[in-house]
Amino acid sequence: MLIGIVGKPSSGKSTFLNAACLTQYKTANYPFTTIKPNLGKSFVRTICACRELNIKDNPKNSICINQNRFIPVKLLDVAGLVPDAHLGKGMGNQFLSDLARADVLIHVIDISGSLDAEGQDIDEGARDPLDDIKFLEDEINFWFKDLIIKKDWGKFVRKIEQEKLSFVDLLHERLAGIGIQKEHILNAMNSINLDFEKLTKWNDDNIFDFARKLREISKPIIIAANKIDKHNGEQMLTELKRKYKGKIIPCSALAEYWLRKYAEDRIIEYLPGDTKFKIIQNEKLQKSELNALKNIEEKILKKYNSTGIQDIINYSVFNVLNQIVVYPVYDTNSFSDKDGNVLPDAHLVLKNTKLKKFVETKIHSDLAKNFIYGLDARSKMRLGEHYELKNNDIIKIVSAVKPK
Ligand SMILES: Nc1nc2c(ncn2[C@@H]2O[C@H](COP(=O)(O)OP(=O)(O)OP(=O)(O)O)[C@@H](O)[C@H]2O)c(=O)[nH]1
Ligand SMILES: [Mg+2]
Repeated sequence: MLIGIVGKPSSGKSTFLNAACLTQYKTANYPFTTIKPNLGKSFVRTICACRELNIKDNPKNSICINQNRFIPVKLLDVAGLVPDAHLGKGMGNQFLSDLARADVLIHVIDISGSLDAEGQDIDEGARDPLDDIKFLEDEINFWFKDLIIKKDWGKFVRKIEQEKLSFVDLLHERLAGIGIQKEHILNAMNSINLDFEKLTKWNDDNIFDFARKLREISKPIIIAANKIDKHNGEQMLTELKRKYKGKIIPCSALAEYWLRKYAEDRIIEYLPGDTKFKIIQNEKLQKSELNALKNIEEKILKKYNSTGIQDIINYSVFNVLNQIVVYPVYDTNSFSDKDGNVLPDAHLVLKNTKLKKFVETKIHSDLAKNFIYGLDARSKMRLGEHYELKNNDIIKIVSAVKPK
């Protein structure tokens, strides 16, 4: 799973990545600080099954802190995007292909409205963040449209009609490079009123509408209203929420970055996504740092309940990508693997995935081939290959032979 971070220059994309992944990529208050994409490992946070079972676990593929399970996800921060990037403006379209593999996009906007369309400083509030939302969506939709059309749309659709070929299969082939699944195409076709029997009759608007729908389904965008710490942040957020009905999550990437940094140095106690922090080494903090922390507490945590960064990652994975957490185990009494590690792995998987498919893709293909049945570790009930996985399932797989 890959989460792409997009937005105009200087909106705070690299700061977001650094905050979410504790990386040290360069950030600066001038446009196009980032040119080559930056990759980082972050985590979704969920309440660990060890809490309900009241057991001590030994995680392997993830981390458990205070009964919170942190499961890794990849984040990619790319160069800033400016209006008309699809026509070659700014850094052009190169970075869009960097995003080809992203499953969901976090659009980092400057909620304080202090940057123009190209990311240059302007007076606070002078830019309407809604304009950023619109232009960025347009750019990504144009990118999709260009990929769908390539240069031979006319020839492409005539061939499909004359030879009665499958539009879904051929479009899927055409778009395979950007991670589009057949299901995405089918969903887009079902949710738009266009005649797929008469592709040769489509005009430019029809193609764009279809591209937009396919983009919405295959690369959904969540708005991260960043720099909420700025003094006009709250008011700008209220105004934006009045005008824009999509999901907006307020955040301060800078605040999260500092909280994680102090926590890493054991100066404060703080876990990503916490609603508060505790200072444990007061003597290591300068007065200005204490003030900054107080500001984070008063103006961000108390007001918004968190810095927003963890919420955005969780929302992307759990709500938008519909992932659930499943724990495979070997021993259904101790909830452990063969070596006695309790709840060793927590896997992210699409809600309602069938048990056998889960085994095949997340555990071992041999185990799937020789699958006999599964066992619900809590109830000890048998589960067939078509059992649809639910969040927090703890499952043992029984197979005919042991995988090598
Ligand atoms: N006040 C405040 N400033 C922030 C926040 N996040 C980022 N910044 C500042 O915004 C400026 C730009 O941040 P970057 O992370 O470099 O922005 P970017 O989107 O990666 O920019 P490009 O790589 O040039 O596209 C830096 O000066 C950051 O310190 C935030 O939450 N609050
Ligand atoms: Mg950057």
